[in-house]
Amino acid sequence: MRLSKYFLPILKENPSDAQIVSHRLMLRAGMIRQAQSGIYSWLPMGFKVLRKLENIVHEEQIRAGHNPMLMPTMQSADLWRESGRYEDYGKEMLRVTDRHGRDMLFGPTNEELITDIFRNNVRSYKDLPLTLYQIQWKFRDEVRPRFGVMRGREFLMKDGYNFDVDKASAMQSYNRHMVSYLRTYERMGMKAIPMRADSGPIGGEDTHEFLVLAETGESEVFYDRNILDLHLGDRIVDYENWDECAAIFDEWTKPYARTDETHDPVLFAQIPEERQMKSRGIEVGQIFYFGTKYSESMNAKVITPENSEVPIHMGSHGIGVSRMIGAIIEASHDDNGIIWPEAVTPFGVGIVNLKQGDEVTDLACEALYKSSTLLGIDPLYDDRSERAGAKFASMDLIGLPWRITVGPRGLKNGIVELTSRKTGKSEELTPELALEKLVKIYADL
Ligand code: P5A
Repeated sequence: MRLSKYFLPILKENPSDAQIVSHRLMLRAGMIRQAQSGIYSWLPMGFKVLRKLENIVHEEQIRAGHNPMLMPTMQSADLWRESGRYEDYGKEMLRVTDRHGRDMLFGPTNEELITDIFRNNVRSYKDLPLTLYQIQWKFRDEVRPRFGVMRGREFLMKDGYNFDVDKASAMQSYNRHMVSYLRTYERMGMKAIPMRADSGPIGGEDTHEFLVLAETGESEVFYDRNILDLHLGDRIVDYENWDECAAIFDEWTKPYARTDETHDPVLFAQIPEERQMKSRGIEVGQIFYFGTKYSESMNAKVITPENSEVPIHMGSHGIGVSRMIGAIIEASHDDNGIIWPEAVTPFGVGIVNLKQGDEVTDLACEALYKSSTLLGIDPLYDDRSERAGAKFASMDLIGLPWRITVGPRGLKNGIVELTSRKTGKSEELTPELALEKLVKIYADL
């Protein structure tokens, strides 16, 4: 993409209405614009990052054996009356009436709708276990929408639902989700810690939240320092293997890690003092096992091998996809702007032309732009006639992990400069070597 043709409305000044750094940077870097309180338009660069996160989520869900699908945002109130949540959900639910006087709502979550789909289409234990998921917009009329996409009213969520014949199988689904979520966050370049939590309006007793540590997080968290040393890394997981998933689950849930809702000061005090950590965190996901809560009230049953009818065991599992972008920026930025992890960066490299209009420099930039595009590095070429300082400031603000700077002086010796956004370190290389290096970096992800 050429910057001269890209819609990237960068703001020079800090927007006064943004209280936290991720909100400020998303506005300044032209990623989002507020449409109404807690409701945002995703401009091209924000949308590009959102799509990247969605792709990672899809890849990891499909790897875990889950089925992608899409449900509508508008739901019928009658289904929610069946589960009893139409009244319980309160003012957070946006309710509307259609022209025929039917009560509808903008889905804040989809347990009822998916249970309805299940009960109308599945009869036998032979079709289980089954996990269906979607990535879809949700609406929650939050009392205090704030911090930009972090606590929005309209937000993008991955929501998945497992259907199992009994509790043991449902716990395997729970563990499998835990593992697939750990992988998903790691692939996004993030450390998200699973913490025992409270289930709120979704229900059930087994629930874990995934938290990214950040001073601006809304939850207070307590954890054993040892949990920070855990990594899944390149480990290949066999999701069909119950023992393997359970072992990973145990490994990650053994160290103490709880949110303020479930914090137990006595248990916490048993951890050696130097490992007792207290901080704040952003909740980027949550998994639930709630057994037969919805299947009983909505009559979703299957026939067992013994020929009896039993209500199915269910859980639901969510990732805050749009919130995740705020969390990534909170965890990865400096005074000059965003620092994207390579896995989710909107563009792989920024090409800065130091002397637009100089024939040799323009030609070299064009060549770099073409070859990096062909190599799949997805460059953003700053071909505007701005001063070098302004171009560097824009690149730092939007936070691409790599920058290639091309100027007449370097070109005399056949070199360009490759700079890391994270370390600020630069190397002088031939254009070919710079590209080779980037190809390797992105291939290794
Ligand atoms: C699990 C999937 C559920 O709704 N039902 C379907 C279950 N869980 S949850 O914890 O309530 O939400 C899942 C994740 O969505 C994000 N989230 C939000 N993101 C932005 N703005 C909001 N107002 C908001 N509310 C929830 C969180 O990341 C949460 O973990």
